[in-house]
Amino acid sequence: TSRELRRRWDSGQATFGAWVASGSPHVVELLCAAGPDWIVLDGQHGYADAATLPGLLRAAAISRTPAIVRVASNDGPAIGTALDLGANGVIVPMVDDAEQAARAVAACRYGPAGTRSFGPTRAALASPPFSTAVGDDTAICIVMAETVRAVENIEAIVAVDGVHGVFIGPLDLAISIGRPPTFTIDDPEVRAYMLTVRDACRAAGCAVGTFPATAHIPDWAAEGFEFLGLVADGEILSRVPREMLAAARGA
Ligand code: 3PY
Ligand code: MG
Repeated sequence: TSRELRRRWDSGQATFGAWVASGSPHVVELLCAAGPDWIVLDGQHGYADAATLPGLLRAAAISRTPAIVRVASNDGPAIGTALDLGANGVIVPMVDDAEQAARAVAACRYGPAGTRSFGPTRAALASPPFSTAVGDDTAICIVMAETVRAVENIEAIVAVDGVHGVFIGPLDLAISIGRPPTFTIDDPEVRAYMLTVRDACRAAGCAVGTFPATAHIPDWAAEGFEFLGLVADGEILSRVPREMLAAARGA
């Protein structure tokens, strides 16, 4: 499934995914039943960790939905653990330069090229039979560009062999230039930075993604973004009951 997802990105196809902050396998199972192209289990701003990941990853596996873990930081052992527990790949936040990107890639690969330690606890259950070569070949490494520094260094970042994708964090990117965080991405400067990242990704043959406000998803797909966050558990679970209560109470 990692290979299939990368093949779709390579062909320039837009893919749409769900973002899960809760540590609930039930929520993952429900969201995956809708048929997203991938799911992100968030360990940076959510509850995905070594204790919750096995259940979350099993829930995604029921529908064979590729599951990518956003780790809390560019931490080699944490990246290795997410992959060992069966993640198809990782999203590494706050990657600002090529050296940090190389560190993230190394964490996804075994030696001598990489730094991953061997112990594919759940990853070994997948087919084809697990080996260091299979592990190296199937672990998707996505780095986040979400600061002005990252945008300034983007050509060097995407030139790092093994960076499969760049995910732009619109909230942190806006903050980095002194704007309030918003998924609406209506600030021309933020938008220009995002298109700079997209162009660098395109030139390097690397996928680019972001999480825009729902109404703007078609715009970013038309701009050539290949992985777009479409839905987040927290947003649905807070918005929908609020709307239902307002309707029920005749507000
Ligand atoms: C950001 O916008 O900074 C994010 O990390 C979005 O997920
Ligand atoms: Mg962010």
